[in-house]
Amino acid sequence: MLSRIPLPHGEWGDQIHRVTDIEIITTRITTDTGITGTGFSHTSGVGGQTMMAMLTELLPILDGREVNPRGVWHDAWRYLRDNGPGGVTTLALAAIDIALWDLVGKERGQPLVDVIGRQRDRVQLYGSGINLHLSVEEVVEQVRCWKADGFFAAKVKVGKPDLEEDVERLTKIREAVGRFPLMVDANQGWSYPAAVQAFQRFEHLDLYWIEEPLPCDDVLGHARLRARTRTPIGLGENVYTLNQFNQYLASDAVDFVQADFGRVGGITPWLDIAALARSFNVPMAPHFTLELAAHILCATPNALCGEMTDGGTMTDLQVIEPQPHRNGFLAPRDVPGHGLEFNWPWLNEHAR
Ligand code: SMN
Ligand code: MG
Repeated sequence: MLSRIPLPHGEWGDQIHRVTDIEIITTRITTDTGITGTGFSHTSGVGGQTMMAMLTELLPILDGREVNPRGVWHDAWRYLRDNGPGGVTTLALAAIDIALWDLVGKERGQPLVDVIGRQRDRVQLYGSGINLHLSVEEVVEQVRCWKADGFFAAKVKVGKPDLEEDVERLTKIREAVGRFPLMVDANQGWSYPAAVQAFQRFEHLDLYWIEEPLPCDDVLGHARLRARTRTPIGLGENVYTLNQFNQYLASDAVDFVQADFGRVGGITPWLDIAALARSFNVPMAPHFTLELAAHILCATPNALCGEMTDGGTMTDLQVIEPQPHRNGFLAPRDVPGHGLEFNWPWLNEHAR
């Protein structure tokens, strides 16, 4: 089912997005023994119908299969491959893969974190705002609240037409919160020279990372940029395949890997990407879908944190029964499967 959920706190703005609704694509897979697993994928408002069509194309691959996420994932990926190794193909595949992992947990009577291998009981979170359209006073207030609520760090948007306005905004935030870790997100909006200049102008602010300074497929650009600056780079929310992540890591172009469970194709490829990053000693800080991310991060040795997107968590969107974070941490629910309980009446009400 495709549901279009309006953002509860109004629209989001960054260098490339003006988001008013999140599309949630949900799947339910039932076994012949009567157990149902649920999966999902997401968009920032565009592409949901295309994903639904892609999912219909995948049905023949699923019929009569064992509950075997890895086996199904690779067969389905080969089946779709000529449509592109990442993008709509993997976004659609995620909805199936997540449902299958949910089924594995339910069949074994174990939370997914224990199926994969528990590393910790809860994961730390950072507060994240899609807030370029907000006034500096509003952003300062947001960051102040996250610090007070116990989040370990905060992320804000940059990319004002005048770089000096970004510097002024960040300086005011820095003054308000002191040495609290602060990240910024440029959402692929800068040219190479603009990024070089921004990294230089932000250097004294001691940022934890600068995110997506350049277009998401520009591996060499990020490598060049990283070689001439001191601030770490975070990226990966728009990187789709294991091999693309390998290129970023092997080119020394990324410090924090932010693979998104929907875009990479679900839990199966995400775990491979996390292991790949671990081989480079690089931490995982996945993008968005906080509640699922937190479950998997508790089973990931090189987990850094989950992203609490302000007004955009699955709890905020009422897509699932609330999974409240506490003091800046989130723990997986102690129930079989991934523990996300979808709010079907709400999803039905917003169905397209
Ligand atoms: C983002 C998240 C969700 C929609 C648009 C943009 C963002 C982030 O880049 O990192 O949170
Ligand atoms: Mg981002």
